[in-house]
Amino acid sequence: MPSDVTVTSPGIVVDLSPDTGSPPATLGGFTMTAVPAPGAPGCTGITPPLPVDGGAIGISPWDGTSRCIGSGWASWSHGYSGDVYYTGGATSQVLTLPSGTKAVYFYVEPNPFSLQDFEAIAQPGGVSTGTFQVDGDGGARYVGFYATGSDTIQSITINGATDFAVGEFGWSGGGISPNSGYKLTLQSLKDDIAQWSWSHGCFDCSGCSCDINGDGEVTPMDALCAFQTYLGICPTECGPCEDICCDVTMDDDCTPQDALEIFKEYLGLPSVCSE
Ligand SMILES: [Ca+2]
Ligand SMILES: [Ca+2]
Repeated sequence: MPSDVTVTSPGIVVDLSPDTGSPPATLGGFTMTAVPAPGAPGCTGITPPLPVDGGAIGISPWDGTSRCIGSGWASWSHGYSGDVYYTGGATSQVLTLPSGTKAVYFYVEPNPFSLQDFEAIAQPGGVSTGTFQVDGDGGARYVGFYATGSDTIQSITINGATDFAVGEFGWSGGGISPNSGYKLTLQSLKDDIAQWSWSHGCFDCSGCSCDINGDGEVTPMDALCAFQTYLGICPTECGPCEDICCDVTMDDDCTPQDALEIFKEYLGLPSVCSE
């Protein structure tokens, strides 16, 4: 077995010490935020890329199917019942991290109900966990990396002896508080909507604006507020739930799909927001 905490250079540190236990609130001194949303119920249906403050965590490959524990994936550990992302048969998966990533953790579990070997390698620098074993029978295991000094983590490659799933992410961008604002804006979108009229977050009430909080930019905050409205986390970061116009897909329901469409718009992907 490897030692629980391995200090490596340049400036990225491995921490496997929580093992199959619940994720600690901090990693390497960084306060971690659960992804996709703090305080979310077990199964959100949110799919990659997973929104974080200032960007998103990409997961590739995954099988494109929303899976949660007990619904598409049999077991995990320490009572977690949320979303997981299956490789779809592949034995390697790459996590792409947004710029400024200071710390990230996730859990991994093999598809077979047996002990399997894994290794996770962070870039830059090829910082490896070394080989560790994970039990597919309820033994999903914590894998954490954090950066020191001015270094950041760009990506993590997970190699398994078999196919596997990852899930239960936590992320930190360092000293940026979750609600301090976002660096990226969609200039083209702002131009597109510059001539539109406003009415309590709706554009002429023919569907809801993806700019949920009406600050003129579509950011992960807007997606979060749509998601919080769906979850009944009231008031949302953007105000009282009853004031949130959330149904951007215009299907008369506020669901994770609405939050996802907003997030896709933020990422510059095709979405109902830009139709
Ligand atoms: Ca906004
Ligand atoms: Ca909807």
